[in-house]
Formats: sequence, C-alpha cells, structure tokens
Amino acid sequence: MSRFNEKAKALLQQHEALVTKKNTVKASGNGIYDCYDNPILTAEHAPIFWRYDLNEKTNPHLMERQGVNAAFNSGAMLWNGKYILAVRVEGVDRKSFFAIAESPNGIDNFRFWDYPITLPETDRPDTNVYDMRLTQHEDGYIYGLFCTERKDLNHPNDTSAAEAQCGIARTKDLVTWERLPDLITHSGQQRNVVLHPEFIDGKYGLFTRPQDGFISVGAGGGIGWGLVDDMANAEVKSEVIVDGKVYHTIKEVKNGQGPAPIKTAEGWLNLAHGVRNTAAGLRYVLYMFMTELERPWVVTHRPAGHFIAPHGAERVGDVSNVAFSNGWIVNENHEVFIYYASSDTRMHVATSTVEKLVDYCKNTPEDGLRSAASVAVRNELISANLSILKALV
Ligand code: M1P
Repeated sequence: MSRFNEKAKALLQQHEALVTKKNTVKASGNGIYDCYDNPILTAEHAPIFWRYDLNEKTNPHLMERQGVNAAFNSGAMLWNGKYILAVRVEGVDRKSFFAIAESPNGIDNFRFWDYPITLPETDRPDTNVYDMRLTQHEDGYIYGLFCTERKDLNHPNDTSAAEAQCGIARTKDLVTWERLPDLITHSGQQRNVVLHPEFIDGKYGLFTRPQDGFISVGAGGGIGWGLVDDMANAEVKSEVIVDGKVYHTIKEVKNGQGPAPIKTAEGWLNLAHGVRNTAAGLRYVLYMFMTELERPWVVTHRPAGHFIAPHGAERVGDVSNVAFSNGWIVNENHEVFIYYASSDTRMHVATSTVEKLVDYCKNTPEDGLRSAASVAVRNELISANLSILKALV
C-alpha cells in the first residue's frame, strides 16, 4: 500500500474509533439528569471526506483542505426510530451550515449523513445561518426555524454591523427543504424563534425574542409569543412577553427559548437559555419553566436558577462559559434527551425523564429575587431535613 493510502486509512480508522466510542454516564449526578463522559459531537466527528481531498494526485500531502471548526447548537427530533440532530457545523471560514447526524440510542454513535443540508435561499441571500429548531408540527411538516444573519445595510462602513432575523424552512424527509419567506415581526431583530408543535385556535404559535440590536437586546428581550396565520407568509403582528429579563438573576441581560416545548399531562415543559454579564464576559446557562396546556404562553412554574451550566472543560471554547440548547427529544418511554452545546464548540447530552423534569419544575422553589428570601427558603429545607436526620440517628 502506498504511503498516501496508509495515511488516509489511518485517518479513516481514527475517525471511525471516535464516532463509535461508547458514552458512559458520569458517576456524579444531581438526581435531575445524568451527564455523560464524552461530548457526543465535535468538529472531529465531521466526516474525513468533508475535510480532506482524498485524491493523491491533487493532494499528495494529504492536507486538510476544508477544515471544520465546531459542531454545536443542534435542533433535535426522533425520526424513524433514530435520534436526529440538525447540527450547526461551522467551517474554519466562520460560516455555519446545517447537517443531520443520527444515532441509534441518543447518547453515542452519532454519525453525519453524507451531505450537509442544502438550504434554499430567499431573494436576500443569507450571510450566515445557525441554531435550527426542529418542530414536527401537527400540520404534517417538519419545520426548521433558524437565525439568518446578514450585513446591516444601515451601517455600511461598520464591518461587524449585522442583522439577525428568523429564517424558515420545511421538509417532510429532512433531505429536501422548502425555504419560506423570513418571519416578519415588528421588533427590529429576532433570534431564538421557535415554532410550537400544535395549532392554537387554528394558528401557528411562535416563541420569539425581540431585540433592538444584533448582540444586545436593548429595551427588547424576554421570550416573546405571537401567532401567525400562515407559515408560508409568516407575520407576527403582536408579541406578548412569556418570560422576561429580571435584574440579578441568571437571565439579567437576555434570554431565549431553547427547543419546542414538551407536552406533559401537567403542562408544557420549556427549556431556555439565560444570560448574565460578568467581569469575564457573558455567561450563558440553561433554565426551565412550565406553561399551561391550553395557553402555552402562560407560565405556571419557574424553578429558580440554572438547570444546566457549563462545567469543567465545557467552560472553555470559542465563546467560553456558554451552555446553549435548541434541541431535546422525548422517546416512547418518556425518557428525555437534552442536547446542549458547550462554549459554541461541541455537543453534549444529558438524560432525564418527563416525570423527573415535571417534579423539578413543580418542586424547585422560585427565585425570591433577594438574598434574604433565598436564605429563608433554604432554612425551610434545612430545618425539615434536620428533624429527619434526628429521627434517623
Ligand atoms: O455565543 C453564545 C450564543 O449567542 C447567541 O445567542 P443569543 O442570541 O441568545 O445571545 C447565538 O449566536 C448562539 O448561537 C450562541 O450560542
């Protein structure tokens, strides 16, 4: 075998070993969910044939020609018995695109399909697309709502001035996608827009995130909610705030809906991200809340604080100190697979159950918004526990 072929074979074997590596539950847990030892997807999971020219004549040194920088913020759904992620893959050129990866068990063996998604464009080409939320809607389509980013033409000389809006595509097979016009809202910019899976009085329900600027939400912000008559000409005429920003909480600077909510007998489970500022920059964590079954925009339970925060190695990456989720899956056994990215770099999974997550939402005290209130509620727990401990000894 030629030296070139030997090197190519070694690359393919290393990649196969990575993709098929078994994932195991971390020993330490909090009773709410289990975490796993390995990330489920990284830049290195991108197929070798996406990155290397495998032709010895055109690439005698077997160089990586089109590097991949990160694999993160993934939409998720169960599809034909497989755990499917619509992954945000970012090339070394800083352009993101979407690619489907599937796993037989939801915790390891995630493998990318041969080609990334070919996403049609509108007559206003996207500069960058990212963070697709997948929703299997009761109208029969799978929708992918994502952020489309373009140059802000109001500031032609500022090369970092950008505009974020919600792009919409739909499919029935995850291969062929129909691009619909971008969502129209009357809120300046939009990111983190998520389609609710059920009709609400015959209309489509959307979680939105109105914002004044590209990074800063300004006077806007909070997770919003609005209705749309037709996804093929989607316009939200008015938004109400479902869950706002709050001073001195984990969502002080901004927040955004994660994936589409999960329906339970007791209400909808919602996962979101909250952002606060620190001397070291923004910190993104995940939190949960529950909403009414009939009125999914009305919050019934708000457990205080973060549900998942970046830990250990998860805290470091391209944008450090970030936990972000736009996908989760509930399977036929009511197990929940929470897919989250760390530091805009790689994907992880945490597993729980519908029963545990409802318990978490209903029985975790709300944020009292002051230190004294936090101490009071902790003291209730301590004194109840101390009497149990006394009875035990
Ligand atoms: O870098 C952290 C996240 O920042 C943005 O989220 P938000 O609009 O809530 O600030 C998004 O660009 C997201 O992709 C990214 O993970």
